[in-house]
Amino acid sequence: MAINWFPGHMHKARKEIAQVMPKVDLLIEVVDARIPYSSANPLVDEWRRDKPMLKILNKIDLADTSVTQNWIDYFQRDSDVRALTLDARNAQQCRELLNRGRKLVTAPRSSGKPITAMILGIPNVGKSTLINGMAGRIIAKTGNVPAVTKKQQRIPLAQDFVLLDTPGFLWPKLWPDGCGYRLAVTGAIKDAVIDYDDIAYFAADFLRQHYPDALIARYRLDAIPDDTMSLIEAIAARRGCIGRGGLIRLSQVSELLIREYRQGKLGRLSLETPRLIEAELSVAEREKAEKDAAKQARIALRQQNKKKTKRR
Ligand SMILES: Nc1nc2c(ncn2[C@@H]2O[C@H](COP(=O)(O)OP(=O)(O)O)[C@@H](O)[C@H]2O)c(=O)[nH]1
Ligand SMILES: [Mg+2]
Repeated sequence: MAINWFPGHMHKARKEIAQVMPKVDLLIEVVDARIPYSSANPLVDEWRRDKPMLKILNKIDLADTSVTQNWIDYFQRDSDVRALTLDARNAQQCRELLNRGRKLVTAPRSSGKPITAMILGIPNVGKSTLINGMAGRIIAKTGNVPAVTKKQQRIPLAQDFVLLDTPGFLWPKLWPDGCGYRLAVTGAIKDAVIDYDDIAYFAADFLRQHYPDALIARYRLDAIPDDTMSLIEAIAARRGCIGRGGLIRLSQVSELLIREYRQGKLGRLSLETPRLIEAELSVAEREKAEKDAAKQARIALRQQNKKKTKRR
């Protein structure tokens, strides 16, 4: 899936974060609880090494409770990571994270020096909402603010606690391919660059296999269709997304499905599990290894041919 991720901003953010990292005592990574893997930044582990981290699975009100528990267990296999769920619109819950953070930071600091925490997360994941909740006042603008590079901010949250807001723009995982789709379905990717028909098909296919009952209930279907296109047609018929001659209006039904998923109208539905990600990774790694091997073989062949021509 082709997505424009503003590489200029990416490089700048990457450099700035690496520079301040030595001063950071605690990382607070905010991910979308519906896609905790896809919405994470691929460089966080490289930056973090063994610094303590609070991994915040936000928008918990939209995610599947049992899948979320699987993710918490998965992340907490690393003893420096504490994974927690959050609805960042609840300021009290946000404020409580300060204590969770204090408990995690065990490395000695010079007396009187506040804990420096850095908050990381892709656009629209709920960072500003969380910052405002932790601070107990409006500091950061929330909602659909475009992802532009801003100066790194230092926000005092308590006498012993300072928060660094990430400079610029953080990107999510875009490999394997499913990650890009899931990010688009949740609304993490600007609508202007996505193809609704394409991502709605992806969503319908996933939901048909993993949450058929939610689809049956929401769209009053008699049964779950065997193939995804029939499902989309059935939803279109239920919702009057039908044009002249009885043809379905594909873009209308696609937008409807995506909108209703994002609003939680189909229920609390997660889009990935640790198992699914592991399976996708192993397929993608095998494909990559095959491609690399084929390339090596071509290079070797070319060198042999060169040698032969020289000898002649
Ligand atoms: N349903 C739900 N929406 C949330 C939650 N946290 C944030 N939001 C919404 O997500 C949108 C983006 O939040 P914002 O804080 O601006 O994200 P940022 O780009 O990471 O700073 C806003 O409309 C928030 O109200 C949450 O826990 N649940
Ligand atoms: Mg923000």
